[in-house]
Amino acid sequence: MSRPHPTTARLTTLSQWKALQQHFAQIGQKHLRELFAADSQRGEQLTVEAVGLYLDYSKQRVDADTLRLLRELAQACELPQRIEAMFRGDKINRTEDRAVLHVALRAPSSEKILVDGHDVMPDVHEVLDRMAAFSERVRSGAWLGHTGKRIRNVISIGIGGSDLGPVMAYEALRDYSQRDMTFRFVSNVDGTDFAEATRDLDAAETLFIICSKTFTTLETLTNAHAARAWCIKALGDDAEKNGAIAKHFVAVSTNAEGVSKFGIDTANMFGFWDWVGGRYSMDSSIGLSTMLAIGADHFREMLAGFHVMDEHFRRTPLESNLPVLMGLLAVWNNNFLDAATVAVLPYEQYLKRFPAYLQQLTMESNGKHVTLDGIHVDYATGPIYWGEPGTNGQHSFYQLIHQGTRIVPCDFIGFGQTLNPLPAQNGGDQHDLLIANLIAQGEALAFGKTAAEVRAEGTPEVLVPHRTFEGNRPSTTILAPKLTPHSLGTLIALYEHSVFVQGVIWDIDSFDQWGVELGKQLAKTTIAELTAKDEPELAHDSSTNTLIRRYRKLRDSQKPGAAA
Ligand code: G6Q
Repeated sequence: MSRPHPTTARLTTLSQWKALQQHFAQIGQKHLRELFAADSQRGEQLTVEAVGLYLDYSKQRVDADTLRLLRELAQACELPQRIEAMFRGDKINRTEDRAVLHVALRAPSSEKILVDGHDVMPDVHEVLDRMAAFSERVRSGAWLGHTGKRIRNVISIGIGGSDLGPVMAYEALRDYSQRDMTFRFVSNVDGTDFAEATRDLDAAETLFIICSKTFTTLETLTNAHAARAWCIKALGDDAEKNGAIAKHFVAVSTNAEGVSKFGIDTANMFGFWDWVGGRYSMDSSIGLSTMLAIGADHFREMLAGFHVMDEHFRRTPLESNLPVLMGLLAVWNNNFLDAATVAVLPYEQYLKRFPAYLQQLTMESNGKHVTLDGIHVDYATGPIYWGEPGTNGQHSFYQLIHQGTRIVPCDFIGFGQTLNPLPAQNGGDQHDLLIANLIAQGEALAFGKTAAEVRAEGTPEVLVPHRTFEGNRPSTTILAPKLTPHSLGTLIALYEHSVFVQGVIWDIDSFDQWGVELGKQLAKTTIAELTAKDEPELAHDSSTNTLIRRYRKLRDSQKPGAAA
């Protein structure tokens, strides 16, 4: 449907937006202490439980009116229609003219999902079945390396969306992984990444998965070449001709031609499709390392976890729809409370890479400055996401969250059961200590400690301002029974769809990433200038020119014959 080309962004002109501004003028003045005091049921009412997740948003600076007004805004932005358009396979990634169908990657084979009239579900399940058969062969030791040894090490080479999901999922599901195998991930073009990942491994026992949707990415192809050279060095100069490389390399890509040009047999290639965005691809064959680690059954459980959240998102009314709620609260904090960042704080060591994964998901998706129609926005879009697993962050940056001058909304994530019970000195389990901290942090952030309370403890007057906590710092708490492949899938899909909701409100394309292009382009020129034998003519700004000269000098100062 074509719409007339506007000249100003529409969002802030909507009456629903203005109603929220007026509402903020009142509720923005209220402290969470007042909101809780006014409603003794708040901590039970401002919660939603669905698909195995319990979400408590009562410590957000909202009331029932805020939520109603946010939902009205969502309706004005046609959120329900946009959700349906995504699931239907419409080309909602407008700037790349693509459908956005990561939801198809985890849908059952009984569903029919059409892209340009073609049902993609048989393709999805054909690849999943091939991945499962391959994983089984490697995990059972049936797939042997060139010298007849079984594969003990898997190194996944990829970057961005072809790396962050698999790394996060491997770490998150380590407890479910085949422990006699080693899994490593190489992404950075810094040779140290590759060198450290391979230094103690035997090439005869190592399988490389080269993950690249386009199979043109500089970092990945550079590391793939390094991997091939490393194998040839160990397996012999004729490793390519005698088929050795074929036993140690598989590819995951949409580009069969590129894969075959690199020298990987396309029989050992696992495909996916242009309707899967890089940062939404961990459920596709990009997740092959995850399947090798945890096995096909666990991988399918993870997909089922994603799928229950997809169904919930698609079919649940806005008021009890978890991703809608999360997304609208994020808009509220970003655009009305003016919070520029969000801290994601998993109280679960296995989720240590979850914040890094979310950084790409959220910031590459919603770090946009123009609307779908190319109009410069006059409101803030995607906030900065960051975080660390609890309790480590408490001993570093939480100071700023509690007493700094900026509002940092926090997402606390915790589980009822630990995968590693460990008795603590106090008779309980270390897990109780962990979760006590999660709960206490949310309480401290919301309610703080008044000067009167500090004084009542006998604190010297001079220290009272330092020991006072203003409170009123918003947070959401997400609890699930246990970290499993299923609950991990549900949690990730919650964030994926929340990102989509935010993008719909901000009227941006959450599925393109043009912002990564300029630096890549300029690097091509710079590489030539750094590697030219003689110092080239430089036509950049004076800073860039000087940095190029300085780097060449620093690098070459160690070369034989360089001036002392
Ligand atoms: C993600 C981005 C980006 C991409 C990498 C790797 O949404 O598109 O992070 O995943 O640039 O791209 P390839 O998989 O094509 O190597």
